[in-house]
Amino acid sequence: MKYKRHTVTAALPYANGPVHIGHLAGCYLPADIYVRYLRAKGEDVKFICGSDEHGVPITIKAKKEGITPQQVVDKYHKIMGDAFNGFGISFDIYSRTSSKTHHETASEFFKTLYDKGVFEEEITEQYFDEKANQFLADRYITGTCPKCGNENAYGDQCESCGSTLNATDLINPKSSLSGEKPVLKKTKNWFLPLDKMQPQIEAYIDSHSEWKSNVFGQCKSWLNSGLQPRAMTRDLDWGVKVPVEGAEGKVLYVWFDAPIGYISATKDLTPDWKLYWKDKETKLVHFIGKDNIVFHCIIFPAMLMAEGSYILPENVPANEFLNLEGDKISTSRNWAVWLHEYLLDFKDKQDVLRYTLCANAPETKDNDFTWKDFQAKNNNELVAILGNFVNRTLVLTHKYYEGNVPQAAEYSKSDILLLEEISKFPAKIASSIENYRFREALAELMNLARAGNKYLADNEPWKLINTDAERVKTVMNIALQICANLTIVMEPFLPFTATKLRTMLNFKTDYKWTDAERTDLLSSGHKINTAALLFEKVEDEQIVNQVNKLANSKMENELANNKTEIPGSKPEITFDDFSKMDIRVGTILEAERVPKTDKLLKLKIDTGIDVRTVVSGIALHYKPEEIIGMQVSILVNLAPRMLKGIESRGMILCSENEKGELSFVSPTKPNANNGSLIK
Ligand code: B3M
Ligand code: ZN
Repeated sequence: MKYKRHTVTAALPYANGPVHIGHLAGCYLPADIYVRYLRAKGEDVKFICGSDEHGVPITIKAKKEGITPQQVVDKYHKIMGDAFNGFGISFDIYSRTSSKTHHETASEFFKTLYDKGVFEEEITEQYFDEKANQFLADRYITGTCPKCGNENAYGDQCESCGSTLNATDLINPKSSLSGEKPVLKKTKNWFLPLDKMQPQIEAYIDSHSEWKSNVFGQCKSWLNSGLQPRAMTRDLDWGVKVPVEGAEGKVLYVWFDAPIGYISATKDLTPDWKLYWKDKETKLVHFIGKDNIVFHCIIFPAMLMAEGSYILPENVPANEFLNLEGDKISTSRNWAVWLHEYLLDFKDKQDVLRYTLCANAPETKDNDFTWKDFQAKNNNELVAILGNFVNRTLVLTHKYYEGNVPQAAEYSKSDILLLEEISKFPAKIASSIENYRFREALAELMNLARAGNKYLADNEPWKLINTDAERVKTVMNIALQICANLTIVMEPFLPFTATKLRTMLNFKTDYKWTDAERTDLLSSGHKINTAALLFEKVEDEQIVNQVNKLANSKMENELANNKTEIPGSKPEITFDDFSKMDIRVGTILEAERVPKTDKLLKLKIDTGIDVRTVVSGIALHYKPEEIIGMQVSILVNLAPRMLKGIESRGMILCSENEKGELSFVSPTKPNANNGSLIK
């Protein structure tokens, strides 16, 4: 079916941290390539994204940093938006779910389903943290995944095996707020009856067996284990308020509101938003990472079906995960290449990362990013193939023709074969892109540059110029045409380079994708601009720096985690823990045995701040009369205890040797008076 227009979305990243190469490779880069290609074809397309500013990860981050959730999302919305912009991710809008439009849109959507009677209202038992006095949604609970045994699974999802979970599925649940075992408490929530909707959802998924096998497979396995009703509301205070009576203190489930964020962003972008969401001739495609598959392929479509007036996603080309130097990328362990840092370390090299991530994209399986490979891809491919071809062509054009495109004479047999081959590239690259095979598309693009390089190597214009200057004109004309074609087909992948090359070729036109099938884009006599290198070598030193940066973050992380346990000692405490104790020098004023005990003495102590009674277990080691007038150390802010009917306030500090013999810990100089702080 031919579509009139396209709505392309990229997952709304949680605004609780900066974005890294895994995000870029997983969804933003393929989405951008796809959209740039559609635009080059002249298609009507809207590219939608924004920050996901609700959900528990945000509130957890705010708690950790001691700031408000709003401050968290403001900070990261800006950092993420700037990073995407820096890499040329060409969203038509980068919105945010804390916007007014979004709150209204999500709220209305919920209300529509509510009024239609779609939801099942149910009182269920949800985990509650008695210490924090709060219900625990999703990520506030961790525990053991019942499917794979991962001990750090979240209440909504196990990141190890990818299963979507309900908090009550977890074995040994633990609250992330207090670390305590949560208790079950009754609360009312509204459920989307996915179980009842299973037949329609199944029919929808089955009509898309063309989806990537990782995506289709995950959906089928979900369907095969039977869909369960899923709560679309949460007992939380950060999010879109549930717009119905009796829902005070509740917000919409973040996975209910976030995908609606695509719709609200489109509303903010254009008054024609309905065309992009409700017209059957619009193709809706969601680019996401694999951990978001069920939400986009099952839950969101179910919501759209229940609402009734929307189109459904036509494809959801989810990628697998990208690892970094053999290890899982992790924000909390700082094991990542952060996009905002890359932009500082490798100025003007955005396309090198775009190239490396696309060439290595985790399209069908998890893949690894290494700095060595990054360097190799730059030096051996971008510099040696693409850059070299373009540079030789432009330099020779300046040298032989003062920068004017020479007129081609008669084509040789091999010229004709080459021109035919060249004209096929746009269709080949297009077909790969349309099938979401971006690595393959990029490889084809490089084959075009290779073909150009080979043509120069076979014809050796730098030698031929001495014997057949006329023939060189044809060779150089063809090489220049290939450069012009390259600017068109490379643009989706390497937009910065495409612009640079167009400037050098003085080729600032709005040619369409299929124009790259032509071999006469530059007319003879056209004057090109000065040539500069398209790519520069990445030196070993730059790679060493990056590898060291990662090694440092690994070390810092290990230090932070291990808390340097000393063998035989108690676990490490912080200085704050220590400074909670108020220990002072005091003098024993009176001492007597506690009747009917062997071990206890009742002491009266002058602590400098008061005179108090302490019961101490030292009778086997000190005689009462010996110790009157002695200076000791006393912990004065210990909670009082009753011992043998006497209230004991504080504790005398003693050393204890391996035989269990006690000795007071006393000042060694006479300058310590009563009340002196021990610290
Ligand atoms: N924020 C999860 C993520 O960042 C979630 C995506 C929402 S897309 C509607 O991976
Ligand atoms: Zn698991």
